[in-house]
Amino acid sequence: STTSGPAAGPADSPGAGTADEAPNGTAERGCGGPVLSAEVRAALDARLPVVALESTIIAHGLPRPRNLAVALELEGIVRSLGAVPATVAVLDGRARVGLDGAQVRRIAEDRGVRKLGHRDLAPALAAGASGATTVSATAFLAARAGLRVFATGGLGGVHREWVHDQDESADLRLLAQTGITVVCAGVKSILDVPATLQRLETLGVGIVGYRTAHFPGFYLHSSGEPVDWTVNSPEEVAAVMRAKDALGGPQAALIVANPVPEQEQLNPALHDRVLAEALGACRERGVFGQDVTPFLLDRLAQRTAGASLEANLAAVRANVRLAARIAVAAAVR
Ligand code: PSU
Ligand code: MN
Repeated sequence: STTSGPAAGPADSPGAGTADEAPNGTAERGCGGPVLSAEVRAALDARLPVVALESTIIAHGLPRPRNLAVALELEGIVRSLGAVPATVAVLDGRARVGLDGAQVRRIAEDRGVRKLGHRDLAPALAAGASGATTVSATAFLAARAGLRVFATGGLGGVHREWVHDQDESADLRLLAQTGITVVCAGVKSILDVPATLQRLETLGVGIVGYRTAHFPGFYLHSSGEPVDWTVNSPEEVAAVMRAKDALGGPQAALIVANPVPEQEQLNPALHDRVLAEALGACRERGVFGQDVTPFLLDRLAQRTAGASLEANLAAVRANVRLAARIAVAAAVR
């Protein structure tokens, strides 16, 4: 056979994580994999649908105290659709897939919570630090735990000033190497969307538009860019996932690009005007690295009197709903 071997499975070594409630916490150490909550572990063992949720949007993408309510609301949406939510974060040097209420509260309220991309995980674990995980770190930990579906707002990507600063989110490279399905409203509109789409093509990351022939624009229903493939139901997404598993070969993510409903999008003219101003402020103040994205999101929320925040939330809610339905459809066998 040419298809055997440990890399041929559908997910990245499911069950790599350890269970939460081992005596003396022994199972939590030594393995290196993420710690699964008891609920997530039980769901995976029973092959029930589980949806990974990202925590950077909670800690650094949304204003307090609304962020806590949103984090809990998103978990509730997943549950109401018959799936188990697994918010991902690092707490006191432990990578966790599935948080309890007190842990979600810490991510939302504790100002010492850092922003952790994939490359930050090892230093954070070694230092006993706590941090919220970006798309790159969340996708990695979720796949390690055996999860198949992940929801966020908008992915990171190639920034508009790339020729000057080479700022390209680590989300892209990680998604090129991780076989997870990520539901998002495209990439953040603060980015260079065409350049990001080019990078995703080069990296071999699949994209399907959900009931659209256009790539979404995060705060906006459409970025104006076309997508090559359109799917119209969670079952169709699950069929793409199965076909991808059957193909085997190198693992890359599948992006399900789910536009914010047109009636909930940010006014496009307002978006363009305020974004130009925010990009100028970012440049003037010399904001760089991990601070760029939170700075721009916050600036847009301020300068649109919260309208961008509402559009962001509408997108995230819709993505979490769709991710739960996809997880349910993919769990049917
Ligand atoms: N989606 C949102 N809000 C966010 C993010 C996504 O609606 O704040 C976060 C994700 O964690 C994503 C990160 O990985 O922004 C990208 O940050 P950077 O550009 O620094 O890689
Ligand atoms: Mn960056």
